[in-house]
Amino acid sequence: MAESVGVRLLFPRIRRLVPVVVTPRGNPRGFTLIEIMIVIAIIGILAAIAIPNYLSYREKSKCGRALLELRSIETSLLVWAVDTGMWPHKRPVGDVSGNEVWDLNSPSAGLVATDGGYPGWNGPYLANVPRDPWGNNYFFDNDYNINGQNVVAIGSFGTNGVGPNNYDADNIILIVSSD
Ligand SMILES: [Ca+2]
Ligand SMILES: [Ca+2]
Ligand SMILES: [Ca+2]
Repeated sequence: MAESVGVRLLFPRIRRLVPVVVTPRGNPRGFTLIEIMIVIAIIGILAAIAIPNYLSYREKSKCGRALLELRSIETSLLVWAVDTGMWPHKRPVGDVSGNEVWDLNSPSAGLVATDGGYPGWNGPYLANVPRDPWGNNYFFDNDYNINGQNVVAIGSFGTNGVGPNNYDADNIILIVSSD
């Protein structure tokens, strides 16, 4: 009991804040400092395990969503390439000299609307190109660099949102092939 009085004197405010357990004999007994510290330590350990898992789960599910959306964009792109013989940079399929397209919703990109520059256009091929899960545009890049090799790709700048023409590891890329 001496220890309990001591705790009460040293930490009167804590003593008031912690719940009071009434023992079967009817004596109110607060948690000791050690008990509180153990509980806080357990909560800390659980949080340290759960929070990174939750964050990585959230990022993984965002990456999955981006890939699904890119596949749907690719499907429309391939139908459109058959109709027009072109990619969104107004160059014939197979010609890799055109510029990147950073906004696939724009009429000049030809996917949801046309500016008249695509003979054979029979769209729209998509009602709307969504933003990626991080709020940025999906893009078309005719010379996306993967390990020193250029490929025709559509993609998202990924978690860090850094672009354009920044070929970093978190980008989510779908290589588009006309084969
Ligand atoms: Ca380029
Ligand atoms: Ca490029
Ligand atoms: Ca990135």
